[in-house]
Amino acid sequence: MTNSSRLKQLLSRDKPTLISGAYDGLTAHLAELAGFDGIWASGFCVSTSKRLPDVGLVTFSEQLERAREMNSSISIPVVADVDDGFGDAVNVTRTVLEYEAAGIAALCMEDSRHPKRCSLYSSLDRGLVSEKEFAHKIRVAKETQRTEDFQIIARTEALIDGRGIGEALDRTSAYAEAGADLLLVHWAGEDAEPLEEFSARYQGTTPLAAVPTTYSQVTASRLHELGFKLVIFANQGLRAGVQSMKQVFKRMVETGSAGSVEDRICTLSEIASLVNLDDVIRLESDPDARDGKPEELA
Ligand code: SPV
Ligand code: MG
Repeated sequence: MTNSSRLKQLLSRDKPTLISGAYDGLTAHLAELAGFDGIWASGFCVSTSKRLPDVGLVTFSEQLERAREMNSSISIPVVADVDDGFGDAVNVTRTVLEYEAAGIAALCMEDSRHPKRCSLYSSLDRGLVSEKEFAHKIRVAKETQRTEDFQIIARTEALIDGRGIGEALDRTSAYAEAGADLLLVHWAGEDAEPLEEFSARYQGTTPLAAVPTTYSQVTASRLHELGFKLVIFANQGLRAGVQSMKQVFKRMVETGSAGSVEDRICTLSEIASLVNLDDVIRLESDPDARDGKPEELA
């Protein structure tokens, strides 16, 4: 079964599909071990891990490489955040082909103007492409994909850009008509109320997706009741890592002793298990692996 078929199957259940933001093979695997259904290859997290702001500075190949690394480190499906698709409809064709060929289950593309500005940076000057232009990009993405179950998530930034629920409804309806498999209605306020209102007025049948980062008090089951079948916990893992590393680094600088943080860090045997060291040991102990002497050069 392909990753995209697996994701499709997860989304057909009568419960929310929970995916976690990650930015490399290790973080993706930690989320998998915790029991998430899938991974969100987050542009925000990848950018931050390079110590760059999420404003379109990380290139297409860098993002693809990270998504590939995550995908090959885990067995749950990866949904890749591809920002604005890395350009116009022409760029979108290559984005779809390369991510699909890399075994990614789904892409999420947003109606931001290129180069995008992260939705969580409220003070930046952002803009959206027209509904017509973005619907065209979605149509092109759907026409480009080669496998049946590969999914395209159309994300609208209408609420982020202060354009109101009416425009979010119009845009999502146009994107659904263009063939989007899911609709992500992004929102970055503290209260989930606009999504409650969106859901009450939404007449479509295309399933919805949400990213409850700032309105974090809402539960995944409440979002599911509102029609949000895919719930993305986009960056909490990254933020947990930052918090924990800051504390541990500071303590070691203060005490001059690595011993002072032993109770706050995982063991080395846990690290060995995360990278499947046992497999290497087993291969090395195979009597056929080496005959004891390096071969003589002729
Ligand atoms: C990401 O995680 O990169 C996202 C979600 O796109 S947000 O940062 O809220 O825009
Ligand atoms: Mg993003």
